[in-house]
Amino acid sequence: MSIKSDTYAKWQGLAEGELRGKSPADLETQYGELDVKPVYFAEDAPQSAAAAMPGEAPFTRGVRATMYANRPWTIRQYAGFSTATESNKFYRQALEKGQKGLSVAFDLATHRGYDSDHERVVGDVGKAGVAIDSVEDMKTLFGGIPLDEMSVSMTMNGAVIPVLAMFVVAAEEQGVGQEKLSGTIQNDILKEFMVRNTFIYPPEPSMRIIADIIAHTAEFMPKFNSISISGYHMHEAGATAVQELAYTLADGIEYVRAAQKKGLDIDAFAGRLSFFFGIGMNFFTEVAKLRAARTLWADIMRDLGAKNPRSMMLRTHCQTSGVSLTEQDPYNNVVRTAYEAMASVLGGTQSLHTNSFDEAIALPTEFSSRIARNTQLILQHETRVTDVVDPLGGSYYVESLTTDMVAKAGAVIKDIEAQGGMTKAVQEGTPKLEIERAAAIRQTRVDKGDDVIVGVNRYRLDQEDDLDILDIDNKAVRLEQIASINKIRETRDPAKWRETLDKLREVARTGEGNLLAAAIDAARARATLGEISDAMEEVFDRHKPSTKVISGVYDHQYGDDPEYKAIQSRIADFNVEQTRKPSIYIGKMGQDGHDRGAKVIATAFADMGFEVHIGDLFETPAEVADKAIELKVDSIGASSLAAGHKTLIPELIDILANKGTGHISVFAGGVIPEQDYQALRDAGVADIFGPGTNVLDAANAVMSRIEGKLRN
Ligand code: 3CP
Repeated sequence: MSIKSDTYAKWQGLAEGELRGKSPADLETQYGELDVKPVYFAEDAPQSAAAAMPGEAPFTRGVRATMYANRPWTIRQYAGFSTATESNKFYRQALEKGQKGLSVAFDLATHRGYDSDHERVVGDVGKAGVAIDSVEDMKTLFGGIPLDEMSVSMTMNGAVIPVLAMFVVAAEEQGVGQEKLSGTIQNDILKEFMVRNTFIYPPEPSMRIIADIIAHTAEFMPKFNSISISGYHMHEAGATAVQELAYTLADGIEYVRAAQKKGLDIDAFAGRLSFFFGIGMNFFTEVAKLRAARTLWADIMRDLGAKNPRSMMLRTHCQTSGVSLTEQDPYNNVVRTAYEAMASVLGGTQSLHTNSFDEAIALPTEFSSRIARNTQLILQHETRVTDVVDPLGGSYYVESLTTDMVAKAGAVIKDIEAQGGMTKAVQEGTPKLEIERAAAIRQTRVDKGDDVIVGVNRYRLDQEDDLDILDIDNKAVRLEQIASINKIRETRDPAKWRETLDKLREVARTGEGNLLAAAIDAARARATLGEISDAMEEVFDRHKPSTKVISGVYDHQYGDDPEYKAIQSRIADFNVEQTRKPSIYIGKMGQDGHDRGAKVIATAFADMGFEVHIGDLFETPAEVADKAIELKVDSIGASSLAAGHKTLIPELIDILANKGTGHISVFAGGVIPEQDYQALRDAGVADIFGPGTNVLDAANAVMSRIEGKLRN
């Protein structure tokens, strides 16, 4: 809350003496929706802050009375790559070295419900996570890890039913009943439709899946958190702190309602709802965001009918921000992550993942993972921040930010509710567009140097050092996975397999029974992940997203900036000479749904004057080539953030060449390690735009190429 009182006026008087030519108002700033003053006083903090008690609703100061003084947060590093055997080795080592809980990253084929032998996932298997096709893979993943002792979090949303079913069966075959399992399944589909895009089915059946999982876990898996309602991906997609907070809690309301609609009593399941936020570089805002989240959630749950204080607790996992990491001067990322980790902890998180410094470029290596883990161990053991509960409680600034965020996010939630709730808003696509607008604004601020990023738009190195990165031989992983799928298909009992999948289909069709329970039987009968997923798809269908792009943000932010005007008139000249606009097709190939970069480029290029066509998500190289040829574009921008670039982009260029359309220039953008640049150039890529590329520079490079091609 921004109170301009007599005390503030007195301070302004003092400040004026120090400010030559500037006014104190020039020191005021804005973080998205939040107005921030250069100084705060007692009157800025609410009266109630003085007596607020940790461990008591509304839990502003923390969900536990003793917080870390009694038990520190869980060090839970998100990891997984290649095969189950490799990932298992990695987990066991990490646990030996001080990690306390597991957090499994699955590859994109698994996320989207495809077995590793499916034609659409050739570039994705084992890349950005571990490939899981069957119970056998799941058993290997947790070999030697007692599942009755270790809490396991699994980031899975689309293929949540087969993955959770296989986890239950793997534990069962380890001798651990489901009632003993502790952990968390992400199971948050609304944010997938909004930003992350690893959905499979349309929104309605997807919401049913969530309700079925909540119902099953409430009855049979009392120690398991049924959902991790996630703002992280909104944060990563460019949401402001207020948007992240509001949309996440609004999603939470929908999930509670979906479970209530199934007839469940709120207090029977609410204690096992959990949350997940991203923590970025705006230190105090991030601390306040977690405090505000708890405060708002307690009220929301009371309004929804919760009686048990545990149901009102917002318990959360946090992850330091991936988008705050830079490819340039990457050791700076160690410092960034440490600050973000500190903010998470001062905000009172229950569990934390700290990113590795090389994650802007590739999967972490053993070395970078060690530094990331040690960042948390040092926080826990050396800084003494664990000794005192909510140490920033009572800070005028943090308390004021907290109340301000409660008010601003509360208003957004109220608005969404008044319009019919988050499922409807997501279907209409409004929150997604709002986030994309915020992301585009942020990008212009970075491009213009208004927001400084050390090593990127200021203090840039003349020469970047080489970095060792982890590379996965995706072809070998895929062949290994296919061999084991074939073995399972040969050795399982076909009658049992068919019967359990038929039953699952029936549960899906009739709405009678529980999808997870039926899938557990199918997993026992060795149905694969793709088969379980397909059985439901036959009834539910596969969701086809539509792609909308906002416009005007670049024009608005840049105004009369000379560099911006220069590229606009370059494009206008082209238009006059060629009697058409230069054109680009922005394509996303494979199962990589991270489309923030693609959207920013589409918006910016369109504002500058390009004719922009943005493709659907999840296209194959052949589909992108066909569309680009049909649209007669000059260029294709292939955006890759999930490591499929080495397989998919050369394939696209080959197809274009074979069709006699090699004149279409292909550009690559996204998370692409420098080490791969040469291979891509050799394959025919015109230019590569890594993280931190100035969008105006990219547009100029694309124009030069297009103009060059027309001259030759
Ligand atoms: C905790 N406990 C305490 C105290 N603190 N008891 C007494 N005094 C205390 N001070 C108890 C808790 O009540 C609990 O027991 C137990 O100790 C464990 O504590 P916890 O706080 O529940 O911690 P944890 O088990 O780690 O669970 C944390 C949450 C869980 C609740 C947040 O959902 C979780 O682990 N989430 C992780 C999600 C995750 O890894 N996501 C990765 C996304 P009881 O349970 O008996 O109460 S990675 C995505 C990356 C990007 C992408 O998607 O691509």
